[in-house]
Amino acid sequence: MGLLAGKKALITGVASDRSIATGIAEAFHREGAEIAFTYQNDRLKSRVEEFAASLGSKIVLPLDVAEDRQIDEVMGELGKTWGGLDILVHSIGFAPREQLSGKYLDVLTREGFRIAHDISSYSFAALGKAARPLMRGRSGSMLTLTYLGAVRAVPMYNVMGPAKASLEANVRFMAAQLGEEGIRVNAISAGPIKTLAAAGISGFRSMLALAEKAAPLKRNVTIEEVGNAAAFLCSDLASGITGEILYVDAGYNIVG
Ligand code: 0WD
Repeated sequence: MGLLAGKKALITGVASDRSIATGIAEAFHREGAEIAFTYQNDRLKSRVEEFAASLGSKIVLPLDVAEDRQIDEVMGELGKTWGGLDILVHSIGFAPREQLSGKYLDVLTREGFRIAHDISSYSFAALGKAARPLMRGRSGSMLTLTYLGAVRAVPMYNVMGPAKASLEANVRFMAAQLGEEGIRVNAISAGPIKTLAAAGISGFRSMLALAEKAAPLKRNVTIEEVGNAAAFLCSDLASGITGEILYVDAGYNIVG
């Protein structure tokens, strides 16, 4: 029997076959979870529907996390069809493109800062607030994706650094509050992986090359490896782990 047999999971952030959320969904499916998906906009709808169908999933809902109404509608729909939720995966990050090339203070704007924090950090708390009632009476688990730029001034990561630092603080505050309801909240800090979001960061290729050279394992990580760690963290095997940032980065964060 799989690690996640009998669990109902909502996975956000599938944008392509290279998305980290795609790797997570494949691992969850292999481990026996039933999965619902969301897509950000009509452009992604058919792609996500096709992928969901390949994993035997019928629940595919629109969700732009900038819209509170859509968040409520997603949770309302899951309440109706599933009657509850065991796992929430938040694999969403965004900053306006011009914020991600050039030096931090030279390109930073009030609006760029606001959007990056809203979409990349507040949205996890917003989804957590809305998912909480659905997790009542079940040992729920919430998971988000972060990056080393939260704790180090990684060149070119710019405003996403403060946004990820805020997201990691969210993990701790949410975990502290939700623990008494049996809900665990964690993050995976993934090493650089070539996805659509990553392509927006200028100099991303040199980040990949640097990580490959310096990481103890002498390579980059894959979405399959992040997926496997996510399956573990959201399973009952990780029942004693909450408020944690788990690095899945071939060891890069411990060197240099
Ligand atoms: O190297 C990397 N790829 C790393 C990514 C290293 C460490 C962490 N991460 C994080 C990202 O910051 C993000 O939080 O992992 C998460 C997933 O990122 P990803 O898989 O690298 O990126 P991608 O495949 O592009 O999926 C992110 C998706 C968006 O894709 P696009 O490229 O279309 O912006 O997040 C979604 C969107 O589908 N997204 C939203 N979803 C709902 N509402 C919104 C929104 N407002 N904005 C972006």
